[in-house]
Amino acid sequence: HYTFFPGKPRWSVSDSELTYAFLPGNQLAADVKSVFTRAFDRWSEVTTLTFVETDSYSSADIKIGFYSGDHGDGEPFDGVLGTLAHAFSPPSGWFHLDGEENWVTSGDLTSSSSTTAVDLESVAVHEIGHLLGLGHSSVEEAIMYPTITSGTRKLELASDDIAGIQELY
Ligand code: TQI
Ligand code: ZN
Ligand code: ZN
Repeated sequence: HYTFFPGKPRWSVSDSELTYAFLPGNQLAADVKSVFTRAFDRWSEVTTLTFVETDSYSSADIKIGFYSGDHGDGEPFDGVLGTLAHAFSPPSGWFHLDGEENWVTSGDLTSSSSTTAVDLESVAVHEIGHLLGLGHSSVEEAIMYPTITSGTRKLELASDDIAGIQELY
């Protein structure tokens, strides 16, 4: 079953259009950006929320960045595997990814992929759930279930994820 953060924080309804921006200085390939677009779309399909990319990092609601090691928020990244990414509850909007992971964007996680390969879109869908106010779920099929089998993708929202997010938006 889905959970929320303590106090059930959410983005206010007047913010039903949320903007997001990528950390200036992270040079991201077009395919990386399109992974985030697809991940946001999965949540906007089942809510009243829309997500719009902006070039203004300072004014964006959601700030996405790749960082390595200690990056100043008290939750340092740990290199390959371990913590992959973290996102903070609303209305913080911080979405940080471990720049040292072996991120895969193409969708072809195969047996020839490195054993350390991590599917970026699967992680993005999960972290966006946190950004919007969902905690972890006890339902194994849910995107918000707190483990993912390495070398696999998990992209589809489960009915549990949808019920949770629709309680907020
Ligand atoms: N990052 C953890 C996560 O996003 C960070 C975390 C732990 C957390 N407890 C939390 C965030 C409570 C918010 C609230 O769950 S992670 C997975 C999964 C991670 C883990 O790097 O371990 C995914 C990132 F679910 F597979 F375990 C993405 Cl999909
Ligand atoms: Zn961080
Ligand atoms: Zn999580």
